[in-house]
Amino acid sequence: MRPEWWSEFLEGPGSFMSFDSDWDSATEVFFGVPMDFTASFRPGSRMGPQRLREVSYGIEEYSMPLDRDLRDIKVHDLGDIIIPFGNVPRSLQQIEKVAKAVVDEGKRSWAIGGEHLVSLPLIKAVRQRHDDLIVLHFDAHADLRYDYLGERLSHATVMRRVSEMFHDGKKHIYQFGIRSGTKEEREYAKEHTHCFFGEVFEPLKQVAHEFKGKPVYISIDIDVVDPAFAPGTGTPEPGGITSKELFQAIHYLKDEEINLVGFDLVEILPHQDASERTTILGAKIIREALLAFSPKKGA
Ligand SMILES: [Mn+2]
Repeated sequence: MRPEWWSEFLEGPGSFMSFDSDWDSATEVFFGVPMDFTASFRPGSRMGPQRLREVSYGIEEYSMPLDRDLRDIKVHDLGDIIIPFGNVPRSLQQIEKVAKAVVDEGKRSWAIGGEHLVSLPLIKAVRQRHDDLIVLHFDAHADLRYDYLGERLSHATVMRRVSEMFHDGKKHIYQFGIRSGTKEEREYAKEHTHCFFGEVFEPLKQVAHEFKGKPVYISIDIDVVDPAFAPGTGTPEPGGITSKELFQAIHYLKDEEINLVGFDLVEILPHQDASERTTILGAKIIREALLAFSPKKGA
């Protein structure tokens, strides 16, 4: 515990946006997942969580469009999960254990990658409690390959593995902004997901009524945003949405009062982000989502 006068004179480094709620009272739990070793093109997203914490000091705790303040919600920053580098199955086990411990306490997990494969154990942990889980996947890439170079566990296969968690014949995954993949992925998407090519906000408005009242998990790959706005990522894909459109989508989901049960943001690559615009965008996405979907203190 820090002395009482600490926050008057000091701040971080340490936690994202100086989150200071303790574990017991927090309803929201933030943690980093520094794993990037199945990245198919540029690695380095393991450095994402720490850099996001550092740049988070530069953005406001108050959101003008939402008229809400981070000081009004209870968030605890757990730190980063220890990843046994190079061992994919064991890394995923570690991530699932942490995510499960968070949701078993009735708290919500806010995970920062890392590569996109980390979403698999994160979603699995939430799925154990919600049969009717809806996954909203924002990404440039479909991530629906059966395998990548023979590996079934890859950041290029993550939504395929997530779709295989469900056996009720229903489509649980909604994909937005998708503009890259194989013909096979397109065929698979037709049968197994709601896949919207290139666009985010317009299709989201069309389908939002379908997941009203249901538990919703949001997974955002930063590369859904155009490389002009988010160049610091492992597999940049031109032709994406603006950063503003992504915020519009988050604000729209707030207005729809979705029941968010988990969130992740992945694939930010600080060392390819010379201007830091990608990392700053990432920090702001987390702030807006936290403020949009979290209960106020005392509520
Ligand atoms: Mn992607």
